[in-house]
Amino acid sequence: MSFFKRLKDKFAGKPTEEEKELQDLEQTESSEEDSKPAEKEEKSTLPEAKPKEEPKEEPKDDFDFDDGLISIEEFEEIESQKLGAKFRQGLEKSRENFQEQLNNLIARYRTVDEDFFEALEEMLITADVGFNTVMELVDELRTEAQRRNIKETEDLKEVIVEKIVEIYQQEDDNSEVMNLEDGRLNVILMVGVNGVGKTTTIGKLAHRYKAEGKKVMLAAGDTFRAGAINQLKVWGERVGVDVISQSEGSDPAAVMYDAINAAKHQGVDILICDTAGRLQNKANLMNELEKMKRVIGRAVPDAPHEVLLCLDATTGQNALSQARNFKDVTNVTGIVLTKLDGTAKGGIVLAIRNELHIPVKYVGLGERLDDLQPFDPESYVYGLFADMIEQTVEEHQEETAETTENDGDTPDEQK
Ligand SMILES: Nc1nc2c(ncn2[C@@H]2O[C@H](COP(=O)(O)OP(=O)(O)OP(=O)(O)O)[C@@H](O)[C@H]2O)c(=O)[nH]1
Ligand SMILES: [Mg+2]
Repeated sequence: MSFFKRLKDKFAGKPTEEEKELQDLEQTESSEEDSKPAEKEEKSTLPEAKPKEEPKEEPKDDFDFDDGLISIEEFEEIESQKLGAKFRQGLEKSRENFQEQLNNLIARYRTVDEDFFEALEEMLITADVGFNTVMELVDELRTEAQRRNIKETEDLKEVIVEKIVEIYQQEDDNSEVMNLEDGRLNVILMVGVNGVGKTTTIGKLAHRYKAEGKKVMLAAGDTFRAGAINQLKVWGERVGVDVISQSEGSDPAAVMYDAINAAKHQGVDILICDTAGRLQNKANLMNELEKMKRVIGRAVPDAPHEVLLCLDATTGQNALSQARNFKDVTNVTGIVLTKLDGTAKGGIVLAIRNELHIPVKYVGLGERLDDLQPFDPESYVYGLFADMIEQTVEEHQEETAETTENDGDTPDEQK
């Protein structure tokens, strides 16, 4: 239970002080009604009318002296709840699919056996999780079920979700973190085939970094068509950052050269470079990207610091083969998985991580500016299973309360 409870507390919020007091009060009242065993009497000797009110008053007074400032812990709590809500909303389609299918499986196969595992494998493969990843995940589940002696599929739910996080994290070094440092010009190159969401992602990233107080600049490296240059300019205006561009058909490497000079001049922290997605073949793509990288690397040591590959989650297995192609031609440092909100097969995240060994750094959860979020496996599984997590925790709490009540009854009945 502890894993689901931790996710629920983290992303849906712990009960507020008032809710907790109400729960305490209800419990005190119900135990008063029932019986008064020796232990409980101590609690109920508290003033009847205002149980536990005193400890409540004090922090409130302290808080007033604070001029309404919140602590770092409170701030982090609010931020993680906002993140939980974003993933919950963005993964709605996938969640409906995952939860419904898993609940159906659990209802159909009540006992943990080979038939259940095979059906689970099939379900996960259909949800784009990827064959090898599914095999690994389900093998681990078999072992874990045996180790913990889990007989009923209902009791395996939490382990399934927990294993999804583990399988994502297993090769991990903190690699979801962007290689951005203060005090230097950071260069991000955005690559990917046409229509996957590169330009939109650049706009969203610029907005995010600007909001963090960074000076951001954009480079219109997709010179393949005038529309692409204009689209980036519109984003620049919308977000309020400069866009360096040349005319349609010019050499993207020359745009990079200009942009880096301008960025250095203006003390820019983060330069994000758009690239063309519609080159005819792999050799052209490789030449163009290599030339851009060479120009960037000559002007800024160790740059580009990130080469982000945009993949469209709705294209499923096709996204995986695009990633393999790009990996062959350039050193991709991270994935931006866009349009996760548009697919019911959100399992693609796991396939990318496990089969390509490239970290997913951001996910696109919708079309609004703040719908691009840093990827993190716990927010992700919360988004995929939120209702199941919350329901299970609540049911468990009810069971615990009932057990406590019944335990309270026993001595009374014995009397
Ligand atoms: N729902 C949803 N739509 C998105 C997301 N990211 C991008 N889009 C949409 O995807 C479409 C294509 O996005 P672009 O940013 O133009 O894609 P691109 O890779 O730059 O395309 P080219 O410049 O043609 O190569 C746009 O309509 C975006 O609004 C997302 O996370 N969710
Ligand atoms: Mg574009």
